[in-house]
Amino acid sequence: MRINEAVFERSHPDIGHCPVDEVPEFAFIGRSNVGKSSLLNLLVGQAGLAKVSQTPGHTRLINFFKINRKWRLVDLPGYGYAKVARENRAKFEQSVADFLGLRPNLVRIFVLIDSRLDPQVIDVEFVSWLCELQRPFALVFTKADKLKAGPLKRNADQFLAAIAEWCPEPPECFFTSTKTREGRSTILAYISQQL
Ligand SMILES: Nc1nc2c(ncn2[C@@H]2O[C@H](COP(=O)(O)OP(=O)(O)OP(=O)(O)O)[C@@H](O)[C@H]2O)c(=O)[nH]1
Ligand SMILES: [Mg+2]
Repeated sequence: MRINEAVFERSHPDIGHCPVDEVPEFAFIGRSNVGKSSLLNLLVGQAGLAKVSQTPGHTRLINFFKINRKWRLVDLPGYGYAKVARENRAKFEQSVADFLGLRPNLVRIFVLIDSRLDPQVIDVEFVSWLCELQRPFALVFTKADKLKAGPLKRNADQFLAAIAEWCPEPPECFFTSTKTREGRSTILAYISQQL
């Protein structure tokens, strides 16, 4: 799929403020700093469209990007960032949970996992929650440039084993790198199939 146009539409604090329409949406979720905003930029081919930061907890709102005037990518705040004030944190975690659980036009949720790490409890819990809700999701193992093929596959296999109890059908998996552009065309083809 070619991306002819990618524009930032708006940020919204919660699902109640999001536009009500039937535009198909694909959202990025995962731990703070896992590379959600970077992946969005990689897919659309614009380095600065979604704000990237070395400081975790950067993305705070539900950010909508309209692609080719037909569908949306949604950049969400990360989970698991301890330094955000507790009250605020509860608020945006609830807004993310509402969005992922209730948004009717959400076609697919991409759950981003840091490919360098062993399965993390917070990621396993998050994915088991999505499985329980029966929301459609795929896994994206990010920062694949940081590991060799062997350890990369081992970490992904371990993650799939850790979620198997809740997700009897293994989800679709992708590997991405903003450095080598790995995964870009595969994910765009996958999105294209579902439009
Ligand atoms: N080496 C490498 N670094 C990456 C990759 N993707 C993201 N990063 C780096 O990881 C850091 C966090 O990236 P972001 O895209 O801001 O992460 P995020 O998940 O949107 O973070 P929050 O908005 O804070 O939840 C930045 O320093 C990126 O440059 C990748 O594929 N490879
Ligand atoms: Mg971000």
